[in-house]
Amino acid sequence: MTYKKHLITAALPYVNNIPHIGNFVGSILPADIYARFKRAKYGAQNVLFACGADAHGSPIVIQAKKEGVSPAELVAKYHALHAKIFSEFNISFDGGYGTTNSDAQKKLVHELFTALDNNGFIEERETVQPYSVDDDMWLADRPIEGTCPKCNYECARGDQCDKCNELLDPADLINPYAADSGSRNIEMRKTKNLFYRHDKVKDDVKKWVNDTAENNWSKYATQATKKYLGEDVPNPSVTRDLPWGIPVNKPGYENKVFYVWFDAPWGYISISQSARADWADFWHAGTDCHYAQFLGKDNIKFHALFFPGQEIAWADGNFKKVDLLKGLAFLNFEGAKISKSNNHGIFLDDALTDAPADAWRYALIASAPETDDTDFTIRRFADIVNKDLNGVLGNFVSRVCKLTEKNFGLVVPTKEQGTGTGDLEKNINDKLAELTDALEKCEFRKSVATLREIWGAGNKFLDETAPWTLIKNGDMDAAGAVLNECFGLIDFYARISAPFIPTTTEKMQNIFTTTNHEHDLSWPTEYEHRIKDGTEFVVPENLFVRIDDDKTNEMTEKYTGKK
Ligand code: B3M
Ligand code: ZN
Repeated sequence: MTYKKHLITAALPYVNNIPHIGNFVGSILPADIYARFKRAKYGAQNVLFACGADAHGSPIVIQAKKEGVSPAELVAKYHALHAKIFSEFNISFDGGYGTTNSDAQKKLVHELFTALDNNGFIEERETVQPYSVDDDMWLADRPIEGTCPKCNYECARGDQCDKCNELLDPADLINPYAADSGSRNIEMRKTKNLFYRHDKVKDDVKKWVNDTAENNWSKYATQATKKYLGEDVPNPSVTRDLPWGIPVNKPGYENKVFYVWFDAPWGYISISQSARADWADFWHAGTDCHYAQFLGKDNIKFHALFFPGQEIAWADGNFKKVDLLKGLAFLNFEGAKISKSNNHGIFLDDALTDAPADAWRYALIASAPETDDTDFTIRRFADIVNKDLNGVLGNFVSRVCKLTEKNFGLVVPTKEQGTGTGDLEKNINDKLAELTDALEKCEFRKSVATLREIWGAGNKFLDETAPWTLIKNGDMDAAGAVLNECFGLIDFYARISAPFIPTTTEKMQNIFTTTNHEHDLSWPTEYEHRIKDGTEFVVPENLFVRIDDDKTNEMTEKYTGKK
């Protein structure tokens, strides 16, 4: 089934820290590759890629306290930092890097709440909530930690256990303590909170998941969701005793805010509203639009159950539900979990001092944790850069340009009529179909492997036709025809590599200096040789720099902390 419009969202990172390579490859990077592919295939105006800061919730409150600033100041600081980092990695958000800290978001969440309340999906309950007597504060979700009732991990947070990923309620924790002060002087005090009646849409959600997920979502996301569907999911509370967030638009709740998970997913919509005047063409149910979501495995429950459940509950909102949910597992580094406090792992503000964005983009997506947690190492990074990028793609471009310059000057030689290319074209077309299919299905590792094979076909063609031997034997016409074909390949490679390595692609296109050369990067349906005879070119600098053993060791040491 083909669609006219394509909506893409990546999980909104909390703006309380510097993202690391695991965060990056877990949602934003694959979403960007997918968005670039879709723009090339369906036209940029038909694609909306929305993402931005998750500006609310206890993670922000906790970090602001640590840095001695207000939550608003913290959000402003990290939002700017994230925006800068993602732009350095060439992430192509439509309308820039958005935020949930906006009037549009507040308005939308208030409308959502009113609609759900009117439709009978909100329930007020008196509950007991942990209160830290020494700190004189309520401990909503993250500010409280304790032992997980499910797996006995001793440092589970009040909202979720990091070990078994179970969603928790602060009252579930065994031996709770205040995360910040460590105080165990905790009283359970009575307070009122509002709850979202997920039980009322549970069956609708189940039916929708069964109809949608099976053949469309990634296997990983489908499995995780089915597991949740089989469990008794309690109705989540949607209000919190926190000093920062979207105020609750109901009398009696003046001192509370909406729970961040009642707020953040709706950020996809409010960020789209701010990004594009035509946002409704993407977001309204019934439009000819395909919606793909990218997120880490710890976020699947909110995206697969509660967000669509609320969309169903707010029937008049008429919002589109996700068609393809790409849930990714975690990326570890050198055998351990990435951790700022352990100084272990690669953080995005630092990575570009060691290698350019395209090298990271390509090596990370080639290592995407699509089916399970995956270990990334500097050795692996160096191998991928040296073998694939430098050895296969970079080498091909360099060989073609240098050999041509030496023997024909800086113009693309003429292709003799009737010169055959053997199986080259058919091979490439077969692989192109595979690459396109893998990208449509968001099978990223497969797409990278196929792309590399297509690059490799160029080197194989060059080796088999051996234009240097033809030149030696004085057969300049035949040699010129081979090199002419290779220039066609360089241009074609730029087109199909653009979603993965956009800066390098530009360098490849800039090899051709004749102004009438077509620079358009539309996605090809078949191999197309667009370079005309006599096109002028320049020999580019090496596209990639090899990472030698010394550099590999230096980087390994730099990024590996105490485990
Ligand atoms: N901010 C989770 C996180 O950054 C959360 C995702 C929201 S997606 C709507 O880990
Ligand atoms: Zn647990």
